[in-house]
Amino acid sequence: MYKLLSHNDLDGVGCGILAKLAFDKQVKVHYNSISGLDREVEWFFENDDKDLFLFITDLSVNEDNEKRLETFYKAGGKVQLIDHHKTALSFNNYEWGHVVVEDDEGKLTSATSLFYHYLIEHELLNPTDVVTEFVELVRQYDTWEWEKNDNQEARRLNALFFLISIEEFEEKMLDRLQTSEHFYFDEFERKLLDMEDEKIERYIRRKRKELVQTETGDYFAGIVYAESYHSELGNELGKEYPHLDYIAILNMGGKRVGFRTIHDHVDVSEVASQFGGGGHAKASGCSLTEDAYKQFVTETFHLEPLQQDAKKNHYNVKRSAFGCLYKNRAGETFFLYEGNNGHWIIEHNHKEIEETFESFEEGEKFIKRNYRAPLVRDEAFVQYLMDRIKKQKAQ
Ligand SMILES: [Mn+2]
Repeated sequence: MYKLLSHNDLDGVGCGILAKLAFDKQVKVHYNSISGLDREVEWFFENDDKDLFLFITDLSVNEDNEKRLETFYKAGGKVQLIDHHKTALSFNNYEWGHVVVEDDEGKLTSATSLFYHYLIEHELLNPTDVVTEFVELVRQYDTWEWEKNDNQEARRLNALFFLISIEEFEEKMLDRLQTSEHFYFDEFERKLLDMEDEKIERYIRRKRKELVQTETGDYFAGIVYAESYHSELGNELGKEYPHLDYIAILNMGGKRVGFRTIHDHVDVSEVASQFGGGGHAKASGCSLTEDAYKQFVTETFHLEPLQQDAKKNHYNVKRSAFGCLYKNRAGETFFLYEGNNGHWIIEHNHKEIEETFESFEEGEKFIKRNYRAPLVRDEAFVQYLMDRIKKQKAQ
């Protein structure tokens, strides 16, 4: 008999699915949160039959359990820990530990991909195309490689995982991996996933209209209130407003702030660490401390949302050879165009400003950061150009 303790995310459940493929009714699988695993391991030592072969995947144990497992192993117990997190590398010091972050070809691993190789190597599972494809989708999702590869199937596999219960997901996947040649989503799942995608799109469209802009420290940040879809929001809002260094997403119910950036010059783990949080360069978070509350809520709550650029233009478009026009709520106009020397020039209320810009992006950044002006609609742009020509003729 086998027992598998794994993480309760897609990668962790991927391991459970593989275990059931390999061992069928001979395995008991339990999924845990990061903090819940140690209790499960203690339970194993207190209650379970010690002839069980214990697998721990996608998670690692605390120091007490580390010692217990080593004693257990030394006394002839069967245990194998398989993980891919950098923080778990020290478990390689044990014969029962197998932690790999990057494989021989330099590809990032996931617990599911490591466990798959383990099962094949030990001749506990025969590799098939469909399982290999499933394992690769899980790996790409878990390592965020899907984003770089725009692997929508991997993203949708994770979306499906959250739309249905873990039991239902396991059952569906097990059946598919045993009966079909290649991985696929069935018609019902595709419909469900399409609906979910549309729902996210509508949510983001709404949130786009609520974003306020603020200057904090060295950075310009966009602030929005949202409980869900943080990655999608951070990505979309970042692209919509590239003049902002990062997006702060406030989850008031959870009393948390998420930080996301699409830029390489910003490390949002540093921003989060100023408030006692942490994370990665492109995605991080912290608790809504008193300081964070003051900076992101109190000081910005009264601000009006940023106005969006006109979307359906044919003429007043960014980087146009005819220039493009911005106008803010106060009625100030900004005409941005490329001068003869390749520099970009701004006319603020019809008067050329002294500063010039190396690129269109720099010019737009200046306008949006200092004056919060969006791109106007075509009609207003054409009117502006006509007035401009009249004025030039009159001079
Ligand atoms: Mn994982």
